[in-house]
Amino acid sequence: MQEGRGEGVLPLAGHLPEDLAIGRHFFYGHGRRNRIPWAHTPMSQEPLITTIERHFLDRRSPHATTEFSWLLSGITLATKIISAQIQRAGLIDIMGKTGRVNVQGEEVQKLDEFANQTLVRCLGYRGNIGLLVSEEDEEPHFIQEAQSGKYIVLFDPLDGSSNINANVSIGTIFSILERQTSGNGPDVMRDILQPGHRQVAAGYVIYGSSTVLAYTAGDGVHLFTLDPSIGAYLLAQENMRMPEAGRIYSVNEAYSRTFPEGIQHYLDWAKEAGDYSSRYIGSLVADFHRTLIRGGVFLYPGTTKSPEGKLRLLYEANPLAFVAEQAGGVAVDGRRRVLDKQPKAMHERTPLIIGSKDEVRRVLSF
Ligand code: AHM
Ligand code: MG
Repeated sequence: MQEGRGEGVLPLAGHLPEDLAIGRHFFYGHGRRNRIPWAHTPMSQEPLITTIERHFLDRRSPHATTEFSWLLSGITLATKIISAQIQRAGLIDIMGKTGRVNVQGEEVQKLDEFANQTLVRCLGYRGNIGLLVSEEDEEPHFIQEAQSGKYIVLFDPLDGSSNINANVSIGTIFSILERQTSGNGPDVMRDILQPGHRQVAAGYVIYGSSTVLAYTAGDGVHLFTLDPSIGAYLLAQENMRMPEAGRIYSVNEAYSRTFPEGIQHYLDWAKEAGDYSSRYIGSLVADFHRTLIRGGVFLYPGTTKSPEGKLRLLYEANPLAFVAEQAGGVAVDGRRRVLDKQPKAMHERTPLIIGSKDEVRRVLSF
C-alpha cells in the first residue's frame, strides 16, 4: 500500500506524476509536515492537476511527440500573453483602431495587431514550423524550409475583434497542417491550400469571463482553463461531446432577407415552432463554444451581397469544423462537408452551418 493512503498524507514526490508534484508544491508545500487532518478520503491515483502539455503527451495520438508538444506550447504561450493584455486593455493604450485596413478590407484594431505579432513571435522560433499563415496578413510568413519546418500553423489571431471595446468575449482560432511537399516557391501554396480533413490539430482560445482553450488532435476534444495564478492551462474536461440536438439558433438575423431561401424557411419554421431560443454574440468563437456546450446551430450563410458569406475557410471554418466533428457535431457550407472543401485561395470565405447533428440536418432539410 502506498505510504500515507487513507491518512490524508500525500504519497512521496519521487513516485508521483510531475503534475501532482507541481500541485503538491503549490497547494501543500514539501515534506511529511503535509498531513492534512481533514483529508480522510482515499488518495486518488489521478494527478491533482493536468497541464495541457502533459495531457497532450499522455494521449498517445500519432502527433503526440515532444516536438509537436513544443509547437503547441508556442500557441499556449502566445495566448497567455494575449489574454493578459486583453485583461489590461482598458488600462493601457491598446483599445481602438490602428487606422489600417487589413487584407480582408476590415479595420485593424490595435489588439488585432498585437495578437498577430505575438503569435508570429512565439511560433516563429519553435524550430519545427515552416510556415505561419495569418488572417491578418496578405502573405504567409516563411519561417524555414520544409525539411526542418514540417508544420504549418494557420490562425485568426483575434476573432470577434470588433467586440473588443464592448467587453464581449473574443478569441484566437488555430489550425495545424503538415507540409506535403519539400520545396518552396509555388509548392508552398499547395501546402497551405489543403482540405480541412488533413488538419493534424486545431482549436481555439476564448478570452471571456475566464480564458479557456479547446483543442483536438483527432482523438476527441479537450477543454482547458487558464489558471492565471500559476500561468498554466489546466484540464477542465476531456472528450467533450456536443449535444446531438438543441433548440437554439445563432445567426445575424438582420441579414435574413438576403439569405438563401432554405435558410429563411428554416428560420421561419423555428419561430413558428415556438420553443427555440435565438442567441448571437457576434464573436464566432464564443457562439461556437456555446453551441458545443449547449447544442443548437450556428449559421453564417451567404448573402445576396456576399454569396460566400463572411467567415474564412482556413482560419475559422476548418478548425471549428474539425473540433465540431470530433465532438460529434456537423459542419457544412450548405451543400457539402466543410472539411472536404478544396481551398483555392488563402483568404477564401465560406458559408458555415455548424452545430448539433440533428439541428444541422434540419436546416439542410428546408
Ligand atoms: P473577425 O475575424 O474579423 O473578427 O470577423 C469574424 C466575425 C466572427 O467572429 C463573427 O461570427 C462575425 O464576424 C460577425 O459578423 P457580423 O457582424 O456580420 O454578424
Ligand atoms: Mg474571425
